Amino acid sequence: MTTTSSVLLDTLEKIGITHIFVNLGSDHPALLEAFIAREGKRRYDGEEELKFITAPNESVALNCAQGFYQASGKPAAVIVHVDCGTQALAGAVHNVAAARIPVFIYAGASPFSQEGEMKGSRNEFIHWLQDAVDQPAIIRQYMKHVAEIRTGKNVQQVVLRSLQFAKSQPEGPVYCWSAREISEEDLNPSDLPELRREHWSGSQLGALSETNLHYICQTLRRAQFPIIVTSYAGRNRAIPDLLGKLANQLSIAVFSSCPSHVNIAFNHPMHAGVSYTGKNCYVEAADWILVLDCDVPWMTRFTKLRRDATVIHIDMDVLKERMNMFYIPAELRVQADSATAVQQIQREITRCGIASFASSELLVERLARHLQLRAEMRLRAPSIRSKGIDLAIFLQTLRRHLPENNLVLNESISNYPAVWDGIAPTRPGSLLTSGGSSLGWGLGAAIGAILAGQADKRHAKDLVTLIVGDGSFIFGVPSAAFWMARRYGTPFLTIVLNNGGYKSPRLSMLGVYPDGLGSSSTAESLNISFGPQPPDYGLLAEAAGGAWHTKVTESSCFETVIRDAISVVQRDRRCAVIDVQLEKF
Ligand SMILES: Cc1ncc(C[n+]2csc(CCOP(=O)(O)OP(=O)(O)O)c2C)c(N)n1
Ligand SMILES: *[C@@H]1O[C@H](CO)[C@@H](O)[C@H](O)[C@H]1NC(C)=O
Ligand SMILES: *[C@@H]1O[C@H](CO)[C@@H](O)[C@H](O)[C@H]1NC(C)=O
Ligand SMILES: CC(=O)N[C@H]1CO[C@H](CO)[C@@H](O)[C@@H]1O
Repeated sequence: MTTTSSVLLDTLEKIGITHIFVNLGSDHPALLEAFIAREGKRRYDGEEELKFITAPNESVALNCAQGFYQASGKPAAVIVHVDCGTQALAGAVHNVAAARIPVFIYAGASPFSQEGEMKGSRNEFIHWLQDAVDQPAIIRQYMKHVAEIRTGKNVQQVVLRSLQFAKSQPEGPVYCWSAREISEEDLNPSDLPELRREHWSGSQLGALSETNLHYICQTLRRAQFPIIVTSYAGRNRAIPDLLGKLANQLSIAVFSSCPSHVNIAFNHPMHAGVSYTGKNCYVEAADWILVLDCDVPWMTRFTKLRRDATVIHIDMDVLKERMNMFYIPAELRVQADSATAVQQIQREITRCGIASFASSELLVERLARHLQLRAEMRLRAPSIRSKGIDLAIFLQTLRRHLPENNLVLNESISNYPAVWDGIAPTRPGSLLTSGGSSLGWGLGAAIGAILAGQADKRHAKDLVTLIVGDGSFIFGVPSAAFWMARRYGTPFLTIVLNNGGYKSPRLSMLGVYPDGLGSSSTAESLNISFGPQPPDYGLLAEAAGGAWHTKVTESSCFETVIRDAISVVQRDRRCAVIDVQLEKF
C-alpha cells in the first residue's frame, strides 16, 4: 500500500535521514502500517533501513535529534502527535532554533471531515478536541520553514524543500504537518515523479570577496594587538586547526565567548580563555577584533572597546536574523563560511610574507601582552572552591580518566566556566553545549550523540559524559531518557553537579539587586531550593533505566568513583550517574 505517510518515510530515507525519533498517536495510522510494510520490504531487499526510536517525551526526542546532529553533522527527524505533541516539544524547540540545528519535525493534524467522507475521517472523540485553529502557529516563530502537506501527490517535493531549508546556511529546524485524511491518502506509485537527491541540496555560504579580503588584510597590517572572538566556529571540525595556524602566524589571541564548541585547542599557546559574561580584558586591549561565528562577543555594559578598534564580523548568520536587538560596531559585516575566510586570510599572509604584516618585535610584544592578559583573566575567574568538594580537582581527575576519543556534553550552568577550564578540551568537537538557553538538553543529546556514533564509526566515541546541574537533570526528563538509553543501548556517564537547587536565578537577582532584600535570603525563601528532601538523582536513573549510581562527598576518593563509573559504562554498557554533592547555596 502506498500512502502519503509511506512516501514521506521513503523520501526521508532517500535524502539520507537514518534516525527518526517518534512519539505516535491517532494521527499516524498509515505511518504505523508503513512501519510494518517496511519490515517486510527490508527483509526482501536488505536496503539501508530507517531507524525508529521511541521517545516517551517529545522534548527528549528533539534533544536526541539535536545531539545526533551535533555529533555527526547529519540531520535527524522527529515525528510527534498533533498539537499536543508539538507543544510537548517544549523548550527543546528554542534550543534547535537558537543553536541553528537542522532537524525535520513532522506532526499529523486532526481530520477535517466528520461523516466518513474520506479515509481517515473523524472516528475518535479527541479529533474534535485536537482541532487546533492554527497548529503550526505553536512553533512557527522558531522554524526556518513551515509547510503543510496538502496532498500525497507532492509530499516528496514538500519534504525535500523543507529539508533544503533546514540544510541551507544558516541551518535550522523545519516543521511539516498534514491533516489525517491527507496522511492516509492512497497513492498510485506510478503517479509520483522520480526525484533525485542531488537536486535538493541546501544553499552554501561563500568565500570573502577580493575587496573584503583586501580590507581585512589592510587593517590587520596596521594592528598592534589583534584578537579573534568566537563561540561556534568550531561547528566546523576543521576550525580549531585553521584558527590555531592563523593564531600562530601572527600571534593573534583567540577568545571563546559563550562557546558551544571547541574553537581552538585549550592547550594552544594563543588560546585566550572562555567567558560567559563580565568584563573582557582581551576585547578592551585589542585594536583589531575579528568576530567570527559569534552571538554574544562581549557585553557593552561591562566591556569598553578602544576608540580606535577595528571590528570585522564574519558569521554564518551575520545579521542575527532571529534576534530583535543585536549590534556591534563592526566596519565590515560579511555572511561567509568561516573556515574558508580564515584560509583566505592565512593564504594572503603566506603569500605576502609574515614580515609585511608584523615585525618580529611586534609578534613578541603581542605574545607577552597575551600572556599577561591571560594571567589577569585567570585571576579574575570566580573561585569554584566550595566548602566541601573542590570541583576543580574533581574535574581534573575526571579529565585524566577520560579516554582519548571522548565527548563531553556540558549543561553545568552556574559551573559552566569551571567545566570548560577543568576539561580543557583539545580535540575538535570534543566538548559541546546546547547553544541555547532552554534547560534539559543534555540527557537526550547524549543518547542522540551515541546513536550517531553507532550509525557511523567516524563519529563513534569511547565515552560520552554529560556534566549537568541538578536542576537541568530534572528538566531533561530522566524517566524518558534513561529508559531510552537502556532500550537502545546508548550508555553514558552523567555527572550531576548537585548544589541543592537553582543557583543561577539567585546570581541573576544579585546582578540586578546586589544589596536587595533577597541578597541575604536563603534559597528556600527564594523558592529555588530542592531542600530539605531533594530527589535522589541516581535512583531516578536506576528506576527508569537500570543505571548504576553513587554519591560523591568530600570524603570520597574521586579517583575510585570515576574509574568505577567509567568501567560500568564501557564494560557493562550501563548508564552511570555520579551525584556530586556540592555546597548548597
Ligand atoms: C526550561 C527552562 N526553565 C527555566 C530556566 C531558568 N533557569 C536558568 S538557570 C536555572 C537553574 C538551573 O539549575 P541547575 O541546573 O541546578 O544549575 P545551577 O544554576 O544550580 O548551577 C533556571 C531554572 C531555563 N533556562 N530553562
Ligand atoms: C515532555 O517534557 C517537556 C519538558 O520537560 C514538558 O514540557 C512536556 O510537558 C513533557 N511532555 C509531556 C507530554 O508531559
Ligand atoms: C559548560 O558550559 C558552561 C556554560 O555554558 C561553561 O561556563 C563551562 O565552562 C562549560 N564547561 C565545560 C566543561 O565545557
Ligand atoms: C517551599 C518554599 O520554601 N516556599 C517559600 C517560597 O517563598 C516564600 C516567600 O519567601 C516562602 O514563604 C515560602 O516558604
